[in-house]
Amino acid sequence: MSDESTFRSGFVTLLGRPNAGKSTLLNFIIGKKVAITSNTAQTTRHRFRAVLTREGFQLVLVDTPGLHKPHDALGEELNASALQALDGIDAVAFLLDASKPLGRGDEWVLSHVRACRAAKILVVNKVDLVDESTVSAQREAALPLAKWDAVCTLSAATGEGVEGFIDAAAELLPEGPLWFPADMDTDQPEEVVVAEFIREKILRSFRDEVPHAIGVVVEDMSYVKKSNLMRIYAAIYTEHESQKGIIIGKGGAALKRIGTQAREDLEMFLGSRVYLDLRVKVRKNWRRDLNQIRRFGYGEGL
Ligand SMILES: Nc1nc2c(ncn2[C@@H]2O[C@H](COP(=O)(O)OP(=O)(O)OP(=O)(O)O)[C@@H](O)[C@H]2O)c(=O)[nH]1
Ligand SMILES: [Mg+2]
Repeated sequence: MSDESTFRSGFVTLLGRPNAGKSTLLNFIIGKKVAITSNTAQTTRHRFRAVLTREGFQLVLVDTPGLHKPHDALGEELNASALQALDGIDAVAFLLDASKPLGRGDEWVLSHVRACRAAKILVVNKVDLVDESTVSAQREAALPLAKWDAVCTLSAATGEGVEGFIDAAAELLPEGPLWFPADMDTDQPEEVVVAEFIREKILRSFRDEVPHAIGVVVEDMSYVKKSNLMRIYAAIYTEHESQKGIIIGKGGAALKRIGTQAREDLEMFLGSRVYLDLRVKVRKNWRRDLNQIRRFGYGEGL
């Protein structure tokens, strides 16, 4: 068989510290927002797949929660979920933030990268934030820390260098079939994407502990074909009454703003009009309760 007729396909896991830009890169590659992003650490709570199908290859990207030092059962679940995403893959892409010195957190992630049998790609991200010499210093610092099969420098925000990453990842894929339909973009259930989009608006609206203490669940979703309307009923869980008050805001203003922002994203994602009903509830210290974490579906995936 000639090279041209060989179809390549496989799985590439994005791994890195929180905030390295894994989900931003995944969205850019898929060309559609399927993953939530924010500058709050531990934004991603679900491991999931996103699919890029082009002539000659199908690249299945696996987004993972950022690896970090866990402070509670939730953190442990998220780390375990990210590490499970190294099983049976074809390549792991280690994302490094060019704008932050390579630190202990990165070295810990790198120890898992080294232990992984898959091909390895070094991705120095956020090159738009720093000058060229900082990018090459970061690259040089990471080069000896694993046996890299490919090295890419890029900006997941502007897209600079992203095609180079796609080419490098596609080259490392084995010959294989279409694992997923060519028009599929993500394997996340719709309810999960909806809940995550709502959580993203909260992450982006509040500081300190509030974003971390939030869990979002879609309780009901139904489509009214006649008016092309999706009716969504979702619950936002906080750990304490005081956090509930913050989320609702004065006269309900904060909750209303979250709803408006989430609706815009949801209408784009679902391709329909959206009616969104948000309720805020308290579930005391849920981040320490494994059963509750699992009820939210956090950490699970694939
Ligand atoms: N300027 C710039 N910002 C970026 C780039 N990539 C990501 N960001 C920003 O960095 C922050 C973190 O990005 P995410 O994609 O959420 O990071 P993540 O690695 O998925 O984080 P976790 O899900 O918490 O592990 C967001 O505010 C992004 O907009 C980049 O290339 N340049
Ligand atoms: Mg993420």
